[in-house]
Amino acid sequence: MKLFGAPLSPFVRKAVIVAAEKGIEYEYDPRPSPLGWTEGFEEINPLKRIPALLPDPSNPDYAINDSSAICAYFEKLQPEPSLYPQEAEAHGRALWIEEAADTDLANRVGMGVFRPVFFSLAAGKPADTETASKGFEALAEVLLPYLENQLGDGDWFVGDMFSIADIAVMTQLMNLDLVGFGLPQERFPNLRAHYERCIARPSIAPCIEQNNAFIEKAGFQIERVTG
Ligand SMILES: N[C@@H](CCC(=O)N[C@@H](CS)C(=O)NCC(=O)O)C(=O)O
Repeated sequence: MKLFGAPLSPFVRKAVIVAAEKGIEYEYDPRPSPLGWTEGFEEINPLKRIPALLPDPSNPDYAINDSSAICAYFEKLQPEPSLYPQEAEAHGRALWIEEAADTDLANRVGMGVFRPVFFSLAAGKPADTETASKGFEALAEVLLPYLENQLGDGDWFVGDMFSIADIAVMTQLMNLDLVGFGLPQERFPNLRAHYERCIARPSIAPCIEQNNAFIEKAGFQIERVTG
């Protein structure tokens, strides 16, 4: 089995964390990225998005693409520990939070905050902190308060179980943190505590180390703006 996609992609990270939680092993090709696709990548994923997964690397026609599809596949492949609630309503809630994280949260974090900083630095320009700050405020007005309330004072988004909902949200929030926009404790205490609870997990800590090492190696100076 081979997983494709740059480690700073929150969607790749989602698949990596689910695999780590379940002890699933795979080969990893970190090269395909929106900053540069590897030759022939579109034969694996015609949508040209990461992550992509080949259950059998010798058969590039038979891919499973999209983080949600890959994570659901991993759940069937290795059911324990389960990352999807069994009970119907809880299952639906977990999928809803995953969907909100993968769509609106991803778009606002990625386009609004991460790219103005990271893609500017990658292009050899100064970080566009002004655009990123506006992006962060837009996020902090509606979506982060919604997630803060949904979490309430619980440890996890759905019941008392660490699930795909927690992974989907935290993998996006990690890209805020990486470009200097941590969650302000006074505005989002529940989400901040949730984020810290997540990153302390053995399945997640290595991702953070790898991502920080990547940024350090690139020599990017990232200013801490919030949190
Ligand atoms: N719904 C997809 C979204 C994947 C996605 O958008 N990945 C980004 C990287 S973070 C990408 O490949 N973007 C392609 C581009 O910007 O050209 C998933 O869950 O895997």
